Amino acid sequence: RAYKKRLKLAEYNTIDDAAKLLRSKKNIMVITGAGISTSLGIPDFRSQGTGFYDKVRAMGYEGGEDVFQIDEFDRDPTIFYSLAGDILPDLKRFSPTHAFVKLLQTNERLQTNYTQNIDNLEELAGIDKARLIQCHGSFATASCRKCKHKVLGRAIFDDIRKQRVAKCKRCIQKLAEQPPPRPPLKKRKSKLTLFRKNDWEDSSDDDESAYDMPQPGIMKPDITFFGEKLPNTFFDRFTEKDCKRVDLVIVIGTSLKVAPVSEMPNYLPHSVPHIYISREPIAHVNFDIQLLGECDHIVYELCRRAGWALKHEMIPKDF
Ligand code: CNA
Repeated sequence: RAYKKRLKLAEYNTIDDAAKLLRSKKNIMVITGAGISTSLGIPDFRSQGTGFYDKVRAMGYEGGEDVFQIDEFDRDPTIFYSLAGDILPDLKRFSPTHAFVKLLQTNERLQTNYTQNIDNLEELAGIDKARLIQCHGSFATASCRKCKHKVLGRAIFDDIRKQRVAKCKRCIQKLAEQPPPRPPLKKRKSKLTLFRKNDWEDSSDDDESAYDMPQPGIMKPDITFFGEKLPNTFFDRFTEKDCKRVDLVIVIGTSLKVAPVSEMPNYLPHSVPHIYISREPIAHVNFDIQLLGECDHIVYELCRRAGWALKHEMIPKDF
């Protein structure tokens, strides 16, 4: 049976096979990553030279992933705020690959788009919320780390662009309504410390550092950091619904390095054909067809061969 299965899978090799699958399958799962937005000028993470991680390293930080570690953020949010402007979405346009996913939806073939992207451009492209799982959250909203107050993401975009840590307005308001905390009684200085240099410098009466002033919480975009849980909708939809229904999976513009999304293709039944579209081949996941190059060009060509017109302002008229 295993041999038969392999023979069956060997049926799919070429871009024409992929186009045929597009035409014949009705419940397509599309898994997308940062590569589908690079043509809009938003860098991905891991591309050599142009990726966000290389930039972070060039600025002297050890590893790009540290910027998105939740413990690091809580310890020192300035690192995230000084770098996040680079991946903040433009929000006014989406790529031809986003348009391709939308076309699958229009043609009633899209089962679900699982996106790892946080730029929220799927919404702009018109992908139904009911067919979209934002596996790693998005910049669409932001929440206070202290009181959980949620706001629209754009409320903190200005802070991100100006590399300024965004503080929670609700916390600030609450603190303003509270009576100021009473400073603790001054400690008598021991003879030993009487003549330390700092004692002369810090002798002012209203020194705030003498006691802990309550601080407002820090706002964090609702993107999933390393160390945070993925939304429940991700697991529920994948295991309860999609695993049983999907008849084709197309993975686009992702290095598939981040679990659990990286494990999704292997979790699907072998009978479901797997297509991979990206610049570089990958070896750690088995795909029936790998189409390598610029994803915007590849999806255009796939549609052409499937007999569908993919329209987008970035596709030249005479392409
Ligand atoms: P990644 O690890 O940086 O991989 C991107 C992949 O896409 C690489 O294999 C590239 O070769 C490939 N690629 C880049 N540009 C193109 C292109 N034009 N055509 C075809 N292939 C291309 O990014 P992943 O998405 O795999 O990693 C998951 C992270 C990235 C998620 O947690 C995201 O939140 C995060 N991210 C998202 C964005 C965004 O929302 N636009 C930007 C940067 C990072």
